[in-house]
Amino acid sequence: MAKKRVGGLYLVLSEEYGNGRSIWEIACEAVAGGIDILQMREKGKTQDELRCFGLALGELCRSNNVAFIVNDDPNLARELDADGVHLGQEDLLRYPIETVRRILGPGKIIGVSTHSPEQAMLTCELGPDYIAYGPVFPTETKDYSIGTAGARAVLQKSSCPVVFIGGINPSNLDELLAMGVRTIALIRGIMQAENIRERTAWYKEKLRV
Ligand code: TZP
Ligand code: MG
Repeated sequence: MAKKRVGGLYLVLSEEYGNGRSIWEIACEAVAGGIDILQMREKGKTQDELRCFGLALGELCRSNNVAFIVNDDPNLARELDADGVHLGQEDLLRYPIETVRRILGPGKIIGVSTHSPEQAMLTCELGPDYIAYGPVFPTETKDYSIGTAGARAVLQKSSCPVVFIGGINPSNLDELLAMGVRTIALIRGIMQAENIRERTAWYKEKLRV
């Protein structure tokens, strides 16, 4: 199967930020609202729970043409036949990009988190399919943020697609759009919306600018 394009609206699913709502329903609503990419990022689940949830999510994504990305674990991504894997900088020490490509096989997506303009440029040179850059705004999910000052340069100079992440919500999105950002990833900005389907569709419409 051809590699899916990385772009548009990216939801990072983490049950701990779902305010007690069903993570499965959140995923289904986001898909119904037009999400482009879904990442399973569940830090508190056992391997068996991840397998079980991942199988269901993978099927949901496949039947709706949504890219399905697994966090942290290239072997699980392969087992689930996910579209790709997302790695942190620390994961790269254990799993260099070439190793991950070998594990996943051809046509799969590898994304890597970056946290400064310098790290973003250097990481792109390693050959991932995208980098995530952030947290650009303050967020409860991280204890620091890197701001938007370097974001335009990262967007213009990076040699791979950039996904902006961290504290993005309806009130700060325009600042990123004005810089030309068209690919964003969110946790709470979607998962904690009252109406997830509508909020997802709203972001999609904004990104179409
Ligand atoms: N990486 C950088 S910021 C972040 C991750 C996983 C969390 C984003 O969460 P939120 O709720 O969209 O700020
Ligand atoms: Mg990780």
